[in-house]
Formats: sequence, structure tokens, C-alpha cells
Amino acid sequence: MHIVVLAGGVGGARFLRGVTAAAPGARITAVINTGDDVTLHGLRICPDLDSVMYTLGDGIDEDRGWGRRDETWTVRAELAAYGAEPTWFGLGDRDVATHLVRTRMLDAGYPLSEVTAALADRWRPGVRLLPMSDQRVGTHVVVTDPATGRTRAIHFQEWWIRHRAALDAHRFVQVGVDDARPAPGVLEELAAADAVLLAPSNPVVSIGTVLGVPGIRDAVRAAGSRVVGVSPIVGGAAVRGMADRCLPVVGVEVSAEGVGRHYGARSAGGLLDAWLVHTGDAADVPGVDVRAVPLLMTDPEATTALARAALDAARA
Ligand code: FO1
Repeated sequence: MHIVVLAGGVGGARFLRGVTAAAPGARITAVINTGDDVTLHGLRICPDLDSVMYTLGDGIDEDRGWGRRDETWTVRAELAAYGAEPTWFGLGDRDVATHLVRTRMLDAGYPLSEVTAALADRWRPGVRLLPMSDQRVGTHVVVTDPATGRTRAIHFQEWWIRHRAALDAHRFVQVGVDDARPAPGVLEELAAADAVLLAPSNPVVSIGTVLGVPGIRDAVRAAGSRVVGVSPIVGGAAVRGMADRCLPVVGVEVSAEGVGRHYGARSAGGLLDAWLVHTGDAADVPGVDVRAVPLLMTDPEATTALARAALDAARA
């Protein structure tokens, strides 16, 4: 069986761990959002690729869902001692090695997809780890600066980390997306998939950004397999992260039904054949096979059961 999963960071990484457990013999391709990527202190950082790579490679810090287990923060403290901005970004010492290797390979001219494969060679995630694109796409958030009252665009990471998404966002802009192409292998894997899964990642800045790369949305819609989405909203709230801060920006109701309708029914020009919502959540999504199952990935068993439910929906 060949499974393709579109995913972002923390929630997507956890879901992928469930998919590898639920389908041990399957060939799994993860197409990961790179709109969160940022260059800081001269280092190229790919948060969602790293969350997936560390999670599946068993190096992740489970509580944070990003960065390394047993991390230390000496480099960060030393940078702060120099007053080297930004100090709000959590740069871990072990994590720095990943960024150094990645930055050096990118500077040598290797595309991100090859750099990712090289890093994954150490971590052995058990899936084919693909960035959505080899071209740079940077999610920016248009906010009104409370200090000046002026409108300006800030990088997603600054909005997310420095401001905890507390600044009202007027819109999201994926800088560079129009010139981006799907990374090598993405379209081929989608065409060959027996199941295409949309992980319970942020529908706007993670899944939305992946789908925004020219060609990917159409490839998902044209996939010969069923397309199954997993709601990141449970009981009207985001499980993790701040999807509930992002959905209103694009006019989508913060509910499983709202996100399901946002993705749309494949038979009506949208993406979904099936939509998994949390037990007890109602969701009327016309044209879509809506299934209520436990969505909370509280432990490996629950996560595997969720992935199994998604694969069952793909096989229906
Ligand atoms: N998230 C935070 O809330 N605070 C941080 O200081 C932080 C640092 C960081 C460093 C490397 C990395 O790969 C991820 C990091 N994240 C941090 C998480 C990151 O902002 C989010 O996981 C994604 O961008 C959203 O999916």
C-alpha cells in the first residue's frame, strides 16, 4: 500500500507516527509544509520538516513537539549575551547542528529535497520525507503594529513565537509561492497513492500552504485514491497550536464542520472524500463521508487507532 500524507509540524508529526504504526509495511510519503521556514542567525531553519524528522526518528522533545529531547541552550544564551537578535527564538544546541548541516548544503547548491534526504539518512524516519517545494516560500502575517498603528508584514515565526499569535492578523501571505513548484517526487507520489491523507495540521498555514504550491491541489484532486482529512479542531477548539487564531483570518468557522467545508467535497471541486471528526462533534459536510472517531492523540495506541481509522476511510 502506498500512502501520501500532507502535513505541517507538531500535530502532523504525531499523526505520521500513527500512520507508520498502523501500516508497518506500507510505503509512506510525507509532503511537509516549508512556509514556516526561516533564516535566523545565518542558519536556515525548517521547523515542520524537523518536527517530523525528529518525531519519527525518535529524537523529538515530546512535550514541546519541536526541537530535540535532552536539549541545552548554551548557544542561545551566548547569542543573547551579545545582544544578537532575535532572542525570542528558541535555538537549541543539538538543533543548531541540524541547521548548520542544512545551511552548508543549501549554500553548496543542494536543493532542499536533497538536503532533507541527507538529514533523514541519520534519523531514519521510516517515511519518504519531502518538502512541499525546493523553492523558498515564506508565510508572513499582515498585522497592525500596536506601537505605531501601522500595518506591516511580519514572518510567521515572529507572529507565532514572539507574539504568541496575539496580534490580530489581517491576512496571511505566502511570499514566493507563485514561483514555487512541487518538489521532485511530490506529484509522482500523489499520482501513485492508494491513500492521500490530510494530517490534523493547521488548515491555513500548514495544509493550506502545501496546497497553495501550484500543482499540488490539482494533484490531490486528481489522485486515483480516496482523500481523507483529519480535523485539527475538536469541540470547537484547536487541539494544539493556534489553528483557532488562523481560521477566522480566512473566514472559516472554528469547527470540524467549518474546516471540512473549507477543504470541500472532492465531488464538488474540493478535496475530500472523507472527513474524520472527533467523537461527539457534529459536522455536516455535503458530499463527504464524515466519520466520528476519537481524534485526541493522547498516547501511541490512540494515535495508531486514529491513523487506522483514516486508512479505513481511504479504503472504503
Ligand atoms: N516554537 C515556540 O513556540 N517557541 C520557540 O522558541 C520555538 C523554536 C523553534 C526552533 C526550531 C524549530 O524547528 C521549531 C521551533 N518552534 C518554536 C516551533 C515552531 O515555531 C512551530 O513548530 C512551527 O513553526 C509551527 O508548526
